[in-house]
Amino acid sequence: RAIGLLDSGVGGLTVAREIFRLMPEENIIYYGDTMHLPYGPKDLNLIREYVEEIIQYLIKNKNVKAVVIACNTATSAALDYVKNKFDIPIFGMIKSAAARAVELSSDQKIAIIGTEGTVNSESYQTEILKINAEIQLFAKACPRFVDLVEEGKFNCNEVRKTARDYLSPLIEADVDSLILGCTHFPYLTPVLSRTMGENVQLINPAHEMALEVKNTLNKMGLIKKTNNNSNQHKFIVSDKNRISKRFLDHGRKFLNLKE
Ligand code: DGN
Repeated sequence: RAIGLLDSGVGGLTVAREIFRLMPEENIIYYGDTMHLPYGPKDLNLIREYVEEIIQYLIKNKNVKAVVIACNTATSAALDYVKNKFDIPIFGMIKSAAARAVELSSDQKIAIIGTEGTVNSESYQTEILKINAEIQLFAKACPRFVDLVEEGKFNCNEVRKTARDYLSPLIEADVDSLILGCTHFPYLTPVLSRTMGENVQLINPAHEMALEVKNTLNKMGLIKKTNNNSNQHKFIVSDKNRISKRFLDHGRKFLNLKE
């Protein structure tokens, strides 16, 4: 049985990549809800409905053994709601990354970037302050990054200028860490890290998420034991016309997929 992943578009592929790295023997079924892209500015109740429907589909039609909500906005909107509704493990993006950020922060000044939905839900802020109420937090919604990534633009003048505009208040605040609180953002890592400067560490929540998935599935005896090199990953999108050719080319390279 495969692990199901879902995102509004292609962002969750950055999470898929971490899962491939850590659990190369596993198969994934990726669901990109391109019909409803972007999730970022939408009402969280509506996103919760989309997420519930996709999880139902992945369980009923694809018999997945676990679901990873590979989208911070969808995690903020729906994880608590769906977690206990299904009898397979459901993972979200935020909690483990928040804990890791607190652990790694040197000056207790952490910045979070994400969609409007994630930033306004304060899901990262709440998790971080639960662990350490002294941490100073700075959050910035960067919705334009999602469009740029979906257009396959990862490192051009437009991306660099957008990054400078969005990130300058965080640089001025002298933060020590930056949480990439949107699964689209790791594609922009080279630009983001150059813009923030070498003293700021970037945290990709997908690393922590993949570790959590591996540990939990291991404990539950749900890990695939053998790797016969015959992985069969599947990629589904809810609207085929809303996925750019340019992205597909980049995405394949990013994931090291042949086709
Ligand atoms: N990739 C999604 C996230 O992590 O929040 C959001 C993308 C979007 O739909 N705007």
